[in-house]
Amino acid sequence: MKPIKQLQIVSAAALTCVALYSGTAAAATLDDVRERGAVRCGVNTGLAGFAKANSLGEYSGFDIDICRAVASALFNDSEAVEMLPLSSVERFPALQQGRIDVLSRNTTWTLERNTLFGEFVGTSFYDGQGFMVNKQSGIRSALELDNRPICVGRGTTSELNVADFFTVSDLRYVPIFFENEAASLAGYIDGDCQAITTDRSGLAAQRSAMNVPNSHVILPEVISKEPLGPMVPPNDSEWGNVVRWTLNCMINAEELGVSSTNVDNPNVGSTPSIRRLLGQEGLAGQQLGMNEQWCSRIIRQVGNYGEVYDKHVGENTPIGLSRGINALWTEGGLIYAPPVR
Ligand SMILES: N[C@@H](CCC(=O)N[C@@H](CS)C(=O)NCC(=O)O)C(=O)O
Repeated sequence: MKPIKQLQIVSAAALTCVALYSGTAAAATLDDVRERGAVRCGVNTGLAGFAKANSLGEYSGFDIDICRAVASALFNDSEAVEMLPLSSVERFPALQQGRIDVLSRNTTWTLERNTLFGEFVGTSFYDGQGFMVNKQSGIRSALELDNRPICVGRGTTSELNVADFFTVSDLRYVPIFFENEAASLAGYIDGDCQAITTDRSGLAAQRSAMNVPNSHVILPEVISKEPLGPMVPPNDSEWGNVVRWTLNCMINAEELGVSSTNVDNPNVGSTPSIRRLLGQEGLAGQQLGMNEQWCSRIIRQVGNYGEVYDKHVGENTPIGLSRGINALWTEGGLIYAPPVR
């Protein structure tokens, strides 16, 4: 009797393991999202140009549009999104706990995050870390920050890079740590520190929201690589592909000259690449588990990469960022998407 009982226990445990294992392997975010009828996006709590809510609580910005683009591709409705504002510390637990389907929140692609928390589907914005100071301080280079208090937000790559910078530059490092970047900014405004450090796009966004933006200077040094991009939960390549090709659609559309203003022009599909992008040829939609119009919907409702960039953070916005290294590869930048074919 005894051995049989043991065997039964072992088999039950083995079955549970198989069930658990297959549960992980077959994570079906796409099915869940379809059933819910909305994409749940983890976004910044408030960063001008990238993710900012209006008085009605409606979010807009560069990172928000990437999330809306996923909803357009799937539901032909850029409004089919649920935004969950997350601080830098909260973002990865939210992804791990399955509370969001996409993290679209100025998040740097690093090895540690990739191995511990989820997949990065691409780079949507190439950034680097910098410093901002008050113009009146007279500081014009990061090398003048020796022994001066610096405001740093916890839970960010900024926290690690800035320490490296002071070590390598042989400067005395006086960090003032804050639980998140919002608190760090408040500290800088209150004069707790002589400089604030984060991604340079973040500094430009923070400066744009100051009472007198012109009285703050972003110093010229770029002290790190910050490839920012959307993240998805691990072990779900089907869902990863939906988000990855959403971004690639926007980039390819800009490269091919397809925009929200001409996507419905009957003459736009003048080359095979454009016809494949817009679902007039090939099976890209079917291969992704989506409607063949997936990419035309994105471009019609949200726009191509360049349109989204210019609208939210470009030179004619208060953030005022030139394309720089975020220009297309055909224009000397780093923005490059694999082909739809
Ligand atoms: N790209 C960096 C920094 C991201 C980050 O959190 N930046 C700041 C400002 S650019 C921010 O979003 N702060 C808001 C908060 O901490 O809630 C990272 O992934 O760690």
